[in-house]
Amino acid sequence: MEPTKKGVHENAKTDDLAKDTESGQDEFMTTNQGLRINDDQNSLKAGERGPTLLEDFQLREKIMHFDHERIPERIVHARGSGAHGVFELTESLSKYTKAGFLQTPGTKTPVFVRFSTVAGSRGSSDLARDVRGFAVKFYTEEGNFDLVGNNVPVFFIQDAVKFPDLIHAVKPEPNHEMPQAASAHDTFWDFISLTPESMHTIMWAMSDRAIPRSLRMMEGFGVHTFRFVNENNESVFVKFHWKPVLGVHSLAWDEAQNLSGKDSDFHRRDLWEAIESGNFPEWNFGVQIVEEKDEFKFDFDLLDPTKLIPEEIVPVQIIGKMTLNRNPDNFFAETEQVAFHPGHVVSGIDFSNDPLLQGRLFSYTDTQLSRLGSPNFHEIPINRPIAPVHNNQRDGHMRQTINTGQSSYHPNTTGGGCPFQAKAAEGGFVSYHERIDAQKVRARSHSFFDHFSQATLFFNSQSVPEKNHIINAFRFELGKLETPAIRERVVGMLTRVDKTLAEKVAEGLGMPVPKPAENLNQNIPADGDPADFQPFDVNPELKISKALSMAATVKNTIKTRQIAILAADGVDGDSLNTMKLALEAAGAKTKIVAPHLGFIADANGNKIKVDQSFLTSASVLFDAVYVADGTKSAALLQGEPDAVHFVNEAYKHCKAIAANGAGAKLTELSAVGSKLHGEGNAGEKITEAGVLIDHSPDEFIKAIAQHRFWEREKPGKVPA
Ligand code: HDD
Repeated sequence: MEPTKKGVHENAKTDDLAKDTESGQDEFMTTNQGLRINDDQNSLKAGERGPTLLEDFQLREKIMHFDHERIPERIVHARGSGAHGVFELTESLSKYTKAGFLQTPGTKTPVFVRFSTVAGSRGSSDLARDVRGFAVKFYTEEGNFDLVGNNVPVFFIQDAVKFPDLIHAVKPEPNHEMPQAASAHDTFWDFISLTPESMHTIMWAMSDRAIPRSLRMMEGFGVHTFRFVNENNESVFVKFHWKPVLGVHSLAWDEAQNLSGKDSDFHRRDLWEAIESGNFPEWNFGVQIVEEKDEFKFDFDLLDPTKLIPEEIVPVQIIGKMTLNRNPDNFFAETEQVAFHPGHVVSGIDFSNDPLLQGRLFSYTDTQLSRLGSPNFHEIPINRPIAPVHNNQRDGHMRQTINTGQSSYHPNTTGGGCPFQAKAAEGGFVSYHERIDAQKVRARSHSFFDHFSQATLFFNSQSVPEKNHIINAFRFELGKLETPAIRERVVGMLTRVDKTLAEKVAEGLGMPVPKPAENLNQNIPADGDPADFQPFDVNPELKISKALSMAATVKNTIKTRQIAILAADGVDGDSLNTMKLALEAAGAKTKIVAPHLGFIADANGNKIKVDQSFLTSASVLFDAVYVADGTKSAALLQGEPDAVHFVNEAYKHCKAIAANGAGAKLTELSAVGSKLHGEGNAGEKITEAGVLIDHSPDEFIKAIAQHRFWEREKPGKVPA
């Protein structure tokens, strides 16, 4: 397969992209013109203590380049982390689509994925309560297909024209630029309180989905309804899903806030380290297919991006797996410069008339012009398709391709008519021939006006702890508002989702439950009659969808989980090593946390290397804690307030805690101990959920796999 220029990929079958890398290894340092540099330490001066000379082209080139190193960050999704990988098809979709990469099981397609938060700046914390972006670029042999989705299956608004308003509202307030990467402020909730269509996505954003444990443990969704088109030009509707093999897991809100201080790169680091250590993150790829004839059979509109199709109604068929197996070589060149666009599709994949999707189709090419600065952004290595590119587009800032020949237009004879158009049978993209017979109107379909039923479905589908977390998230967010009227409007709106939810939120805010505003929806045209725009509720058949709760997710593995082993001088080496080896054999990562760095000595005087001191560590960086046996070690740890805090905090965040022998003493000083002593009779085996004193490693492993013991939290209190 041509072309063969450096940096353009020769073999589209490769599961790894060719790269324009440059390491400088074993090479002389040069200027950008290739001149070898003799002195990179000093500028050229008139005398050692004299003024620097204008003639110093070397200095000017270096400083000029430095001065322009930053590019505008993404207007949304500025904070992100990326990785390379491969998508392998396991089930053919040829019945539904002619997309080449979805035909033959076993076909491997290289991918680049970028995960992101939405609201924060490029340097903001990974741990913000926020929807996460989940954007996948498939480098297929027929061109790039970008699935630019999120980790929640619905969106805040129904029409792209409202996107700038939504984003202006959630971004830091324009007068003082606060708060960073947080929705807990007046402008966001002011907008939401006047925009009832946001209520379903708000429920997801206030749930633990918005504080994932790891980017590797999030679901991904294409959100919109797309179309598949097959060889016979028959079309079906499709929704795309990513399901993480490690299950869907989240942090506690208090933990996320602490992590922002302890390690604001927590998610980025977790992804990077997992890939570096060969623990490649994996997702199953699934589709929900709806025949065209069934378009109107649901109690919501398929074109409405604030609605999902419950999996109980249309099951997700798993058709492939994505594995992320290589970290980028250079963050800027790859993760920062990657340009996604929902309009990057291949033949066989097409759009529905979802008005949010339609607006996105304009926005993404447009934004690259201000962000990457040139219509040639597709020539940046990370954006280049592996399919060859031939057309009559020419020139522009930073053009890389050297087009040869006389012609740059079509039709032509000077170039022998080349490049020529492809028939549909040759892979030429033909938009689906959807019949449209309508008036040109600025309007929203009445079928979009059920704003609460799925918000209610989501809330009802949550486990009790998940519901409590949502209640507390609302209390937190609304508790931060300065304008009481906004708070009242939001709580009023919540009464339409669930009465108990509204009551509990109001209780936490110390206010009576208000009535919902008369004209709830303020997103109406100037000439519109407010009465015509008010939301209605349907009474959906489905009252609970298990797939919406994380409680029923994968809980059979501790692979890649981080376990802290607390120890000090005099620790029982056997107790420590038995647990450490068992945890590592089960795929977990262990770190020995001690009062100081360097080494500690076990009871037999053997040296044990310390990974982290209490000063540099924190329980929030771990999934579980083990306190090893050893009388002296336990006594030293008991005298270390940071060690006691470590166990306390792990307990507060409902993590699995194990201790053996004297190690149990540490737990006695903490909340764990007081709780344990309050219950049970002397001599009775302790039964506090997830706290294992003198249990086997196997039992600890099973407990860690449960992720969290939410039943330990007090309703309405920590850790949410
Ligand atoms: Fe968007 C970036 C996801 C609605 C306009 N969006 C962006 C990214 C993701 C999403 C994951 C980051 C891509 C990357 O990592 O580079 N956006 C979504 C989803 C939406 C959505 C799932 C609704 C279902 N977006 C949306 C609308 C508009 C935009 C309605 C505008 C009308 N989005 C943009 C953008 C960004 C972007 C301004 C910023 C940087 C970029 O595109 O490349 O054009």
